[in-house]
Amino acid sequence: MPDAKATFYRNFFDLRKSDTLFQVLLNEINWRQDRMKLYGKEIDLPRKTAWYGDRGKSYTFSGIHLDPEPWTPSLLEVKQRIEAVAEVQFNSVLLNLYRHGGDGISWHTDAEPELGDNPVIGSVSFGGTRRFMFRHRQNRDLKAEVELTHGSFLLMAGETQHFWQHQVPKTARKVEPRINLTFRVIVD
Ligand SMILES: O=C(O)CCC(=O)C(=O)O
Repeated sequence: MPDAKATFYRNFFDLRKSDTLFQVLLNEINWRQDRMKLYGKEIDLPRKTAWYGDRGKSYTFSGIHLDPEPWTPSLLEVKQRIEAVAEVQFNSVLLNLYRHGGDGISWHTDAEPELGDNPVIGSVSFGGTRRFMFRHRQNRDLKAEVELTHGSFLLMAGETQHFWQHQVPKTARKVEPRINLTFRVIVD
């Protein structure tokens, strides 16, 4: 992918660890159902979300303001594992729970001002496999995609968020529930 720095690690967490982390996160995370405005109408986001992190690291996306919940032991375990590879210290994580194929996230970049100039995003997935698609913002013919599998880790850095949008499309196929964690660095 030109203008991007993205690395994919398929079995970053082994199967047993991934199964455990999926169950623990499903049960212990304080999942919320946020709402967004679409064509002037308020609707549920097509997924559940949660925001955890260091004290004071708040985040706003799609007009939704989130104050962080304190780190849990399992979140800290995942964070420490990926930090060894990413070579940054993450201070927050946005979690998404896709309950079925009707849940997804549409085209966007992770480019909120609180993420700084060249955000490093550490994306970890547990549960059902979903398609993660990229499209170039200037040249719409440039596309890429990767299957985010159980226990995988996708690291995005450099100018990726300037040049590439991403999405997890809804699907009519039967898919297992999936949890995605995007670790972030909120700058002051
Ligand atoms: O679920 C995913 O893999 C992507 C999540 C995402 O794009 C986001 O939270 O900004």
